[in-house]
Amino acid sequence: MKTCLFYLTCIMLMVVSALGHECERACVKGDTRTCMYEFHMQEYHTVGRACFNCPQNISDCSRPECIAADGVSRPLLAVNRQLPGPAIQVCEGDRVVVDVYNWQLSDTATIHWHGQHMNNQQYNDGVPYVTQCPILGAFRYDFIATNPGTSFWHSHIGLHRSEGVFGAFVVRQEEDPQSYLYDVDSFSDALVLQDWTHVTSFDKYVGRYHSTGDDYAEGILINGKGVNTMAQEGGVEAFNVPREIIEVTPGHRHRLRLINAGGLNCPIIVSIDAHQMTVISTDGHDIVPITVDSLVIYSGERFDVIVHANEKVGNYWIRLNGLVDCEQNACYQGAILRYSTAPEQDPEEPLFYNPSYPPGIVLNPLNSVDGEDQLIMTDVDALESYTVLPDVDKKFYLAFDFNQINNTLLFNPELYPFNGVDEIWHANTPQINDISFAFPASPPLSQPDALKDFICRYGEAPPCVSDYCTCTYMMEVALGEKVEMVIIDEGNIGDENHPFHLHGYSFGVVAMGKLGSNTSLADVIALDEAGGIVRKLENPVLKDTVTLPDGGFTIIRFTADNPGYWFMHCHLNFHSELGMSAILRVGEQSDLPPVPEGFPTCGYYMPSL
Ligand SMILES: *[C@@H]1O[C@H](CO)[C@@H](O)[C@H](O)[C@H]1NC(C)=O
Ligand SMILES: *[C@@H]1O[C@H](CO)[C@@H](O)[C@H](O)[C@H]1NC(C)=O
Ligand SMILES: *[C@@H]1O[C@H](CO)[C@@H](O)[C@H](O)[C@H]1NC(C)=O
Ligand SMILES: [Cu+2]
Repeated sequence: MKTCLFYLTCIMLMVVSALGHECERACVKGDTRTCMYEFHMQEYHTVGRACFNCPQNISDCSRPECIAADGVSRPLLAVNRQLPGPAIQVCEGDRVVVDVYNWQLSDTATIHWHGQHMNNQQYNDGVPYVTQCPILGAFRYDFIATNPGTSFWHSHIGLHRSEGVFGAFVVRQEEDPQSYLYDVDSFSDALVLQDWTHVTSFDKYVGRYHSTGDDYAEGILINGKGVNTMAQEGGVEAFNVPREIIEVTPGHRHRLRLINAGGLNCPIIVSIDAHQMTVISTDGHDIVPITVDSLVIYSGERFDVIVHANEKVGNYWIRLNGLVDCEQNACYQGAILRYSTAPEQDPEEPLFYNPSYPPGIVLNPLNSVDGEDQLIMTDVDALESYTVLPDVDKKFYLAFDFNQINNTLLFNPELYPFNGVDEIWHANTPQINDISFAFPASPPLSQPDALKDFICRYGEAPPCVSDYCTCTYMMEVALGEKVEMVIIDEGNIGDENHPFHLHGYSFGVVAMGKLGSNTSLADVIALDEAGGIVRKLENPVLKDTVTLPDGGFTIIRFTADNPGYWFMHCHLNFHSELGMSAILRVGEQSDLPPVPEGFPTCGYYMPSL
């Protein structure tokens, strides 16, 4: 019955979205397709020529190729002149072919398919200098969508994700074990959330690290839309630009797919007025459903929720409130949950910034592990029951933190060392185990014989210049080994957190804890050895992105059954680009598929004199 309803809905939607991609369809057995896309990457501008009289004429803001964003005019980088870029919505097993054309004036690109594990198709993972060379002209990604659920794609170079190069990537299944819980799974219900700034991320980054600027967000967008919430404070006129509207059918249960594609540290509290959300999946993995009043989504994470449109017909706010670096400018946003028979108007409830959790249960709270009415990732159960074996073959301890050092990318120890400049010029260096990751000159995956000078392995002493240590930091495991990572956020500076992301895998989240406002590896190891850390070995949730609480730890486990060079990093753009990253090498070159013929190469050209 329910399945029938779902298909009917899909058929209806297919008719409605006649202009949608031919691969947007209900998934049926035996119908596997090749889904072709073209991505044109270009420097672009919000509220540009394509917008005609937007925002004076609000319907002009919805014209094709018009990116209104929050009405603030600024440059950005766009794929096909859209923000977010085109959504890819396919069925499990489809072949996805994306031709990426780099039309930028002077920059490169790569596209990473966050959530797809690329087992046996490693050359498509899209990490520059790790799995491929940066794209100069054009590059064809060609892979099978093997991981069902809600994912997204984004450029993995520099600050491109913050600049707008991302989009939804949804893989549906013929039979979804949770389909009995919802009636509608619409192609338009992928909600891509992002923090946003009113200057380019290049300005933000250079201002933060080479001048006295900050790295605070200036707004939140949902599917590229929202209003300028800083306008009142700044005394400027807030332009009337369209908000995102999610239409629901009275009585129906709708599946919404939340994605945080943000670049800054802006964990977002999501809640819907008068409606609870039943969370059924995270990062593409089904969980035992839990009904909550709000949830926090960190950069790189996804949550699929069901909203039951069983309240009074009307308009309700979908509220987004930003934390950490979204607090200084009180970043929030509202989208509208509109019952299909309701009048086309804004909800009547006031909309304002509120960084505290709404009453009731909150899932995935920030830097809190045992609060009342708070559920953390280790309180969540995987839907399919399984057990993590009690012992592991390899164990890594990874300490994430900011360090006050003479990072030579930012300071010159002889001319203006860290301790030789006024505090306003200080910039802390995000590191893992006191090491700043540096990209190799050529991708080890496709050019295994290239220069390996910069590699330093876990456990070996890294090369350092005084207090600054930098290298291509690599952890190595044999194919099939059972791995545990004890990842901590020492939290010595500030009250932040880091969303940790691992490519090529999903991991079981077996423990999460907080020792105080700061901690150290030694403290966590001592606590563990004293039996103070209990691991959840029954049905831990599977994820590919997870928060590290400030002054605390997250412990993950997985079986290293996917050979390759897998990037693992903080998912915050500035942190990752400044070196809060590493590579997990699994297996040997002989475990990998051969390098595709004609695969582009790159590297240093340094002939001897
Ligand atoms: C506003 O723009 C729409 C098309 O985007 C157009 O049809 C309409 O005439 C415009 N209204 C005014 C008052 O110019
Ligand atoms: C940086 O370099 C200066 C000059 O060599 C040195 O005095 C200082 O201790 C170093 N570290 C910091 C954090 O400034
Ligand atoms: C936490 O920070 C305080 C103050 O900076 C310091 O004294 C203490 O040693 C730190 N604790 C740990 C466990 O690092
Ligand atoms: Cu970080």
